Amino acid sequence: MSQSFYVTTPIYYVNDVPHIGHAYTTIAADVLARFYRLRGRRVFFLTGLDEHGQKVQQAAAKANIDPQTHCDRLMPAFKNLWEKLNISQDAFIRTTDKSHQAIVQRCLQALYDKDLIYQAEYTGWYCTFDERFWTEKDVENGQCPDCRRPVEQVSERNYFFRMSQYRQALIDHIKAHPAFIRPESRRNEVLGFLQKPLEDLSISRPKSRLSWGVELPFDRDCVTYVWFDALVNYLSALEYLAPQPEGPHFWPASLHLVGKDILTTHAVYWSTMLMGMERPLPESIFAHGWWTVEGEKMSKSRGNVVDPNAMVEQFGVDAFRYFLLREVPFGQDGDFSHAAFESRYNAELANDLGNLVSRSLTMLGNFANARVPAMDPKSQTDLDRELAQAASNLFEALDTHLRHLEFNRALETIWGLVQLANQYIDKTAPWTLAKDSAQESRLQTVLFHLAEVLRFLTLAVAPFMPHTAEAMRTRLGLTVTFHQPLLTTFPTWGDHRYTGETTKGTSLFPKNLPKPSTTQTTEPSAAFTTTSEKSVKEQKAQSNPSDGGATSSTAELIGIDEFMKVQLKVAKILQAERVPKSDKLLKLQVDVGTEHRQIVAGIGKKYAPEELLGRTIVVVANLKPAKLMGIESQGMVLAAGDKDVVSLLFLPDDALPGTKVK
Ligand code: ME8
Repeated sequence: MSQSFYVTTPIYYVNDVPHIGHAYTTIAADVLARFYRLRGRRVFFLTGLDEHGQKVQQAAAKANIDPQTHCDRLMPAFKNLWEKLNISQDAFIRTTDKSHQAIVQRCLQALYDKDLIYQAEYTGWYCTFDERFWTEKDVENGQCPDCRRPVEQVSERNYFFRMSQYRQALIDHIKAHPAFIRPESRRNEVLGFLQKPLEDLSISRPKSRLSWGVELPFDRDCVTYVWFDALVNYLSALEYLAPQPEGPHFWPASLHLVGKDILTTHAVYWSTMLMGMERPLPESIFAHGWWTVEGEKMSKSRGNVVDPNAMVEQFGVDAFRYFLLREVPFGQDGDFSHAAFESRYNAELANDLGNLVSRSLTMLGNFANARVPAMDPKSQTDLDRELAQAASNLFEALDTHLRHLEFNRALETIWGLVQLANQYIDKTAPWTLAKDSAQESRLQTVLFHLAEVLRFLTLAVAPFMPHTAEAMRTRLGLTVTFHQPLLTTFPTWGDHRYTGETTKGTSLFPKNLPKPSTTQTTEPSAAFTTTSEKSVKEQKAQSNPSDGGATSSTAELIGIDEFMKVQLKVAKILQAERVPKSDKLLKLQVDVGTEHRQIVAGIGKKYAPEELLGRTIVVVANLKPAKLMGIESQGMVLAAGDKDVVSLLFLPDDALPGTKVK
């Protein structure tokens, strides 16, 4: 493992304020940066803004201001959000920085001098939104194959980078370096893309069409294509934003984190540019998946863009960081739903971790005078050893998961220990031990083990939830700080001497939060709740019960009486159709024996309407009707699946509609 760790996020366009998608990549990079700093590696973590190009020029024109003023005005929305999210970037680059522009020009000149850039007439189909040309065969019905907006035929003299000549070298590199493009499905996608001939890359725009960019050093009438300018940021930052003189030695980057939308530009454009510049390629490019919101594509026009600022204000920064990385395996697409957020908040943060910390510190206060007692090896039991063993295995597992960017599995592993620790308290029952003076030594040993497991958990959650870790650290009276490389070697159970006083403090994750109001409409920072949002939530819980709040906590168990209130019935699907403007919802007409019902269900990604006709399923027949996208739903269907529907619950065709399911 290399001693240095250079991690980057995409540099985000300043055409709008940041949303959860931008927060996601940046939080993921932050977790890695924090983890590897704790592991003693020399970390450089870069993020920043992509300030040139057509999108930014258009956004400025719309606001009736010049592009630089526009960028300067929007920049704080990103910087302030990163501060709020506890992002620990080492540098924040802006592509309008003079030093960056000079380095872009130097790279261009070097390629031009080597005849790797040439001028030619080009005619093609241009998509203004994506700022790229498409060939005749790419364009479908006059539309951009990527964003489906209309394309226009544009003819101009441009400069081209001889990208095509690197095709085979790039294929060879990808094949020889399995970790170069991750996850594997994306690697295969890029290899598939490279099966087709690779064209040269147009890297200039005439100023007559676009003036907002870095001027070509060899032609003052042109500016650089925004991607050529933007990608160079990963190198330029090392020259003027990283500590010197070691800055440039951070290259090659350990990891470029990107969303799947910009995989090709990174895996193909950037890699071939680097080959042209005779620089080593980054060690890894990881393309993560895409967030939708309550089953819908996130967009301003739909009014469903989730504002990270509002989420943080409502739930706290660490709950937000936790949810994004816990909910979806990194690399896969995910859906942001308020129901899922609240469910995890209540079960995993408030109940599991919050309770553990609060119970343990209360008992240390009550039974040990707010000091962590020494343990007496003679009073140790298998329960203690089981806890110690699980904690001792934790960091090895974390290290492996984070190497593979399995944030969700890393958190799952940590929460395994949280749950074990809660069970440990239930089984050892320190409050009972405290009533019997003969058990004093056993009680102190149990309390010591509790302090130790909290110490391990404090270190483990630190990269994910810095604020929580800091609160746990001070409450436990630990004198170390997270600026120290605390995980250079993994902690050993029992080797810590506690010197400080423990304090209980307030609840880390208070319950009874105010109702959600975290989706932004047209004003990015404005929070709102709509009735339709509420019904979306209800419906979401209906269409997939496991999303609706199933938790592992005993506090959430229900009695048989409550369960018996739910009327499950056999139903036959008579009609099925898609709900317009939704790729997830299907409107079903079902026969429930005594009547026909309409049910709107979030199963449209799994099933085409036609394959459901005539099928026999199970429905909840006594749910209050709810509206979803304005359509009334009179019940819910039963389906399996943690988040995405895996399968509806089908019954044999001869099961009679209306029959009870018990
Ligand atoms: O593409 N789900 O900038 P950009 C997950 N400037 N991630 C999302 C997301 C979503 N719904 N929406 C955005 C650019 N992202 C260029 C990059 S890099 C040299 C130049 C995240 O503002 C994700 O990381 O459009 C995605 O790749 C990035 O924001 C796109 O940001």
